Amino acid sequence: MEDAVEAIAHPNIALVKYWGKADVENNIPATPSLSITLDGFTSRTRISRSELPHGGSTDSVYLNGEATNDPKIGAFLRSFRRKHDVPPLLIDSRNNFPTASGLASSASGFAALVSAIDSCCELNLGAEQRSVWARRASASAARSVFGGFVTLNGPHWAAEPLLACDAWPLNVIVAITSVERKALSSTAGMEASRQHSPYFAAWIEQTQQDYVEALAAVDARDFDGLATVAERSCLQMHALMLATAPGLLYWNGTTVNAIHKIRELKDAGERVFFTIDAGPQVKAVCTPESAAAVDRALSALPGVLDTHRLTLGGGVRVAPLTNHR
Ligand code: 2P0
Repeated sequence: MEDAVEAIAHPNIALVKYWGKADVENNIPATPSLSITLDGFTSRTRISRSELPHGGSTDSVYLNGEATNDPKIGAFLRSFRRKHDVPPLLIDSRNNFPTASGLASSASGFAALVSAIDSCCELNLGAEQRSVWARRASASAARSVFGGFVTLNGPHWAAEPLLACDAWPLNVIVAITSVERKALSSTAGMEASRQHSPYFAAWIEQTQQDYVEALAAVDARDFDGLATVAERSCLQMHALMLATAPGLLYWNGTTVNAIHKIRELKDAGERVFFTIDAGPQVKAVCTPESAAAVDRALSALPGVLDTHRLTLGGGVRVAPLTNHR
């Protein structure tokens, strides 16, 4: 076992969204999804063997510097230990971006956690198996194991890299409109939609079609085609959420104003489209040539607290921590 390792992973944003499970127990999504991994935002997870006082035998987990008993992390560690021999660990994970507010912190967090444990315990799991473990913890995390454009599809439900991050160098402007933690987790929200939205069956059917269309657009580097399918997938996911009883509304007023602003920019000739996840932040995907204008316009919008200009990033990477302790 290594003394200590550090894994660095980036969040990803889905252009064809995942919202709803086919199998809750095994965390199998009801639809395929397609995402881009971002550079710039990172989850950095350090792991070493736990040296608790009094010979304790449990893990110590810190998230952004504070001790946590996060049930998802606990459940993941219990299920992982049923298959692999893992000693009590000291886990210290830090995000350089807001946690649990629609910026996919669980995706980068679990991709980093699985990869760090694999390396620290010298399990030699390979990327596909790490992606399967990450998916069991949080399905979007399967995709953050890889960089660039990434798919997550059955029957194996390990993510697969589709296009490297430098093969189609898009930019993403992230407009932060709130740093509050979201009121309802994605896991609970998507289960509510499955059970209590009349649109769920239509969502599943449409997403299968969107996935095929998005694959073709990425293959052809067809920006307008990808824009059309990505905005449709985003708006249909939010329509599904709104139609859930009781309705799930993750947007604030600034989110809506940013959509209008991005449409204005597009009508004025900028190459840009929007996508929004389970939170109020707006992500504007654009060509590098349009990035400055999009960033300027979103920064100037009342209610936008901050913007980040990101590029597409690589998959998770792990290194031993020298000078640990
Ligand atoms: C996605 N989201 O495809 C979609 C779009 C949010 C909106 O995947 O229950 O944290 O842990 O598998 O992966 C967020 O859901 O849910 C998500 P679980 P997860 O990126």
